[in-house]
Amino acid sequence: MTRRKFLNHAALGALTASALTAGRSAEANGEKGEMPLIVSTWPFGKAANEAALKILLQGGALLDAVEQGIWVTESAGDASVGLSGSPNAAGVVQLDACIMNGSDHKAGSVAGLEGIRHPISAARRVMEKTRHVLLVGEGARMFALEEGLESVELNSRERYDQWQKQRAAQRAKPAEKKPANHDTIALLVLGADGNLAGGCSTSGLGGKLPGRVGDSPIIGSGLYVDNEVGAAGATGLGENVMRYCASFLIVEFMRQGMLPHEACSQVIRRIMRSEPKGAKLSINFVALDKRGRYGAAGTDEGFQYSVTTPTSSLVLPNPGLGPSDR
Ligand code: SD4
Repeated sequence: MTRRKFLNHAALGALTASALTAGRSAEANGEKGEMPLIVSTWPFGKAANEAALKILLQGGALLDAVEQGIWVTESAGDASVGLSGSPNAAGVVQLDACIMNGSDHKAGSVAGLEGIRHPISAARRVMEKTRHVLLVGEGARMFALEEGLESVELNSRERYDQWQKQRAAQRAKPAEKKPANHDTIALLVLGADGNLAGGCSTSGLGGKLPGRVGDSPIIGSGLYVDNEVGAAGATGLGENVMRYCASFLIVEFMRQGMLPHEACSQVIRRIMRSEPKGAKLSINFVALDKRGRYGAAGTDEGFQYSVTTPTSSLVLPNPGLGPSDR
């Protein structure tokens, strides 16, 4: 199947999939969805969503829900998020993360952060305790240590040996199609009070050049939250996201009246129009709006996303771009 066929086929399949219940039918009808609502990238987002929901149901703050939800993925050790994520070309794990709060439009980010267990917490501290938005590298690390965040010794012999083994395994299957060497959690939360917040965390592209920063910690690229409209987050090849400020654009398309799935699809179409790579961009997005409607779209066949409300917690398939081009 060609990729374009997949995208349209997936869109049709998605309309009939039984998993597409509450929120998406509400989306299709333009109705109000259930709240609180948490939407995140990939199946591993489900456990993060559920942790976030628990905090909200206990009366916790939106930002606590975002931060502690993402902790789950950062600690899980089975994704390219957190310290067990994919090392760069020098064998070092460099982490990127950001957080954004809708009600006051504040944001914080860290990039190229080494040896800190929870980069999302470092990003939150940047937002709440400094007058800056983005700290990088050693400065970010020193700040996180000053803030008392948990650190881990990275350059141990054990970790180096582990990396060498992983590297050998990666070399053995160079033809792998799916970007299995990089996944990111972008997690969006709509509280019962109608406020929005979101976070994003990743170890980025495996084998990246030391110092490379992707879309994930860049506000407007890997994540964007606007309390008036909605929120969007990204996963995939950061270089193809950040050149288009894709999450910002999704929110702006929703502001113009598009539903979340439509907005994600339109941004992908927009990017595809000017990209020689066509559909081989590896860009995937999740979005929700202020009314509790949500959606996603991606160019990776294997992309899935997680949606959690007080009555259900689902992993949904990539619905593709949909048949229409508006
Ligand atoms: C990056 N966007 O660093 C991240 C990686 C990712 O699914 O999301 N992979 O480019």
